[in-house]
Amino acid sequence: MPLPPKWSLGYHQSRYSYKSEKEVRELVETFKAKRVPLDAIYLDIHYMDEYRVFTFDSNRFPNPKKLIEELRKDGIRVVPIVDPGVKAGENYPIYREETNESHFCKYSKGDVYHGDVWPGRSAFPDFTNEKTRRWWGKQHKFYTDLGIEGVWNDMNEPSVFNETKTMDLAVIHENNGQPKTHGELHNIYGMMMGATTHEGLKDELANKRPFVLIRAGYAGIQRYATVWTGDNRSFWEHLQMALPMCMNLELSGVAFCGPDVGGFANDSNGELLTRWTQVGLFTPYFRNHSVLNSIHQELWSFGTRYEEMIKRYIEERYVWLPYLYNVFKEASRTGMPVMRPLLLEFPYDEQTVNIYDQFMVGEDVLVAPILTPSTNHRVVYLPEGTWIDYWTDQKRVGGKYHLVYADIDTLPIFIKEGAIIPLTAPKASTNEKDKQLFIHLYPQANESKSYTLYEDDGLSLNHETGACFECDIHMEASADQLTITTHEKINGYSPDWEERIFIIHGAIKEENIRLNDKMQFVSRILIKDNAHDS
Ligand code: NBV
Repeated sequence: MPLPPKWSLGYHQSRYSYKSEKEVRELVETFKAKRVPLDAIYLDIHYMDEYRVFTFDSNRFPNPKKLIEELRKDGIRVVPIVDPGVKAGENYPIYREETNESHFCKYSKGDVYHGDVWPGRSAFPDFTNEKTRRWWGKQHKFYTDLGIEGVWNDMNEPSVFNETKTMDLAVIHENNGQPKTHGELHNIYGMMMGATTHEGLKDELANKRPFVLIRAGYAGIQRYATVWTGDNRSFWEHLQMALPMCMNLELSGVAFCGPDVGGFANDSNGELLTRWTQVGLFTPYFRNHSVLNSIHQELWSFGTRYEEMIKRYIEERYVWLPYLYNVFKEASRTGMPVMRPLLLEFPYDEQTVNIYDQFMVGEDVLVAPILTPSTNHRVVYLPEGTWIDYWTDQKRVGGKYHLVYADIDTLPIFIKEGAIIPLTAPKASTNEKDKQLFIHLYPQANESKSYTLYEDDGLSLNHETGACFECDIHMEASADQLTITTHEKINGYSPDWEERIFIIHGAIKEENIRLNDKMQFVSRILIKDNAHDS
């Protein structure tokens, strides 16, 4: 997958639907007043004029450009939904037959296939055709001219309101001169829509990275879009299922995926949303979304006690972004998952084969969330090695099961001894610069570790031609000495950090630390020695 824009890794808020400019502005004001970080707001189907894609309803959204520009100044982006169904009717330019008929899916006799979706009777673009992909892609100028950089593709299986729930299998796709039936090409239809949206946005956005969120795909979809797991429900069982669903997607190449946090259908509640947001901190994609007529699911919906805890975990997402971005960089270069089943990191440990309620983020962080109500303990399997509790620095011996206490405000996170973990301070959105970078070192006696810290502008495609910052960090520990070596490489991009603080977790005296920092990368060293073993 391409490296995504950094803003797409922030916290996103959605709802079916925020129906008017007024509602969107109130939502943003509440986020700002409560100082909750936010990077994107989604516009579900009600923003459109009678569900016509590439339009805004002028009563409910009188000035989308101004709205989008103003939100952007607050670091918040707007992501509108775009479905494949094009409302039939001659007064709608996207549909108008004399010009666009050639782009829609047809029966063998040449008549356009129509199916019912949100706008009523609709035609469907034939994304198997290069010329149609170019045509549909170009339509995205409508959004990019308004300042939009991301689009949400839904219903792209394609989903149709009929008995079979999809397009007539007898429909013929032109497929660039090699016609095939929908029966044959159904499984790639959704992915080709994603490819079209991605390419269309990329062309219009000049040098900016596009973002596409998608529901239907096929092997390879990660090249074009981020996949969310569709219409789950606000059930504990669906929170539990989200972990194996995402890990399976990850193993299938889709490194940027995530569930609707809080659950889409049915009513959520404070405890479920808290536990789900804790998981969301580490799912590659992090969006709270809920269905029409369900109880509102924004973090303040269930009282201040839950609100405060949920806010802390949204803030924590921003704390972890430097580490996460580095894991995303690895995923974009090699295809390695961001959210990994334990078996991927510990393939020779038989205990890990069946674990689906814990996961790794990159190679050094193990997460074991609480996934059941009224629960404040759980069993956690820690593979071989020593593991350090992220919150308390308590050390635990691996190769066995532990009973871990985790009250409602705690997500159990364990760091593998020997790790180097770059973190930052919480902020309002990814738009804000990181002033401080905290590089946490967890030295392991008589072992060494190398880590390459990667950073780029997070927005442009300049990194594709090498514009980035890299710093090799090497730590070597003996029983009572620690040697740290840094080696910086600035290739056309230098990061904003004013301070780079090394935090050493462990019982080591300052005079026993040797720093070999030729470029003065490190501004300060702190020792955090409150470790107790168990
Ligand atoms: O566009 C409405 C919904 C959307 O909110 C949801 O995320 C999609 O998965 N969409 C499905 C259409 C049908 C919802 C019942």
